[in-house]
Amino acid sequence: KMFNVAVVGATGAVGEQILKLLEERNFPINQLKLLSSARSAGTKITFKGQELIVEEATPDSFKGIEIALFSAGGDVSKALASHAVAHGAVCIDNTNAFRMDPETPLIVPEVNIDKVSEHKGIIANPNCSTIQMVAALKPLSDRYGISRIIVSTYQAVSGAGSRAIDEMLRQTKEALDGNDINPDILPVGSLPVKHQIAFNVIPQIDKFQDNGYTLEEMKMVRETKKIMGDESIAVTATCVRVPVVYGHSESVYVEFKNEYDLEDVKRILSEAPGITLVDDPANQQYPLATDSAGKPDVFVGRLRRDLGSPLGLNMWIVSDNLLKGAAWNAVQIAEYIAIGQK
Ligand code: 11C
Repeated sequence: KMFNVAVVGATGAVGEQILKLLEERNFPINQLKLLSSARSAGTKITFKGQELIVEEATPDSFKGIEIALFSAGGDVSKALASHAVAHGAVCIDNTNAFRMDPETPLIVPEVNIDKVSEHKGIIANPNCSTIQMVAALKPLSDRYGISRIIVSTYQAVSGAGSRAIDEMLRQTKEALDGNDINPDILPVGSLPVKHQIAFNVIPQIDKFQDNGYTLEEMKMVRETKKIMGDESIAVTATCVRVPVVYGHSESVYVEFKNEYDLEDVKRILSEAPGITLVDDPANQQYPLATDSAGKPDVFVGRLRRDLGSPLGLNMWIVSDNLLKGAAWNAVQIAEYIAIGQK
């Protein structure tokens, strides 16, 4: 069967990767509709050698659409996903709009693809920093059980969109040229205070919540529990923006419920789907953001037992935030719906 597919946010950093994957993987498309905000409507995009014109997304855009991939921001998803569903489409939503809605499954195929069938029209794609962490932890959780996770992230600017990439490159040049730097977008476009990202590290991703954590940090806490299907896991996160273009890196401390064997952990990870183990300290081999860029896998290394708790394990988890963290996870879900593959 071939499907009528809509990509909402087709001109964005994630939308661009979704289209690349749909093309590369020869997704069974009958008709492809490219949608965006009014600002980007009219943009021309070539798909499989054919030039398509991006249209403004409206409630009527979804007539006849069977699969809709949304990555145009939470407000667009909130405004339009219900219309797509009313027209009979299954929506795969990359935004934060529906992730914690109890009616909406939050899916990482390697972890909980069995929950897809519970959808009522919308399937949520988790936040990038959560996806790569749970993909790596799931096989270990199955074997040993997890009681606690402490994560610190080192997140690439592409997570904040293509304008944030431009901003970091511009600031880097300004700094090297000895010119003044005028931050414009990071840490949060809609907030008044901006900080330099070039040659800097910013301990704020998204807005602060009343509890002192940022929204990005709270996404990691809530989404991890929902995807792992275990509200009892204690999760705490510190999310940090670093001057890297592609690839989020994470220092993850995990405490297991049961005693573990480090060699067993390595074997489990090396056999896990979607995971590449890169852990050879003697040869200085460990996951790097630059190596992860453009690749679908989650890379794991620096595995070492905590010196204070025998149940504790430290690990370094890296993945391309636009691929497994967004576009690839969404296309995996779309493939599962379309052709029943993981
Ligand atoms: C970032 N994680 O790196 C964010 C981007 O909820 O899908 C993804 C936001 C989201 O800035």
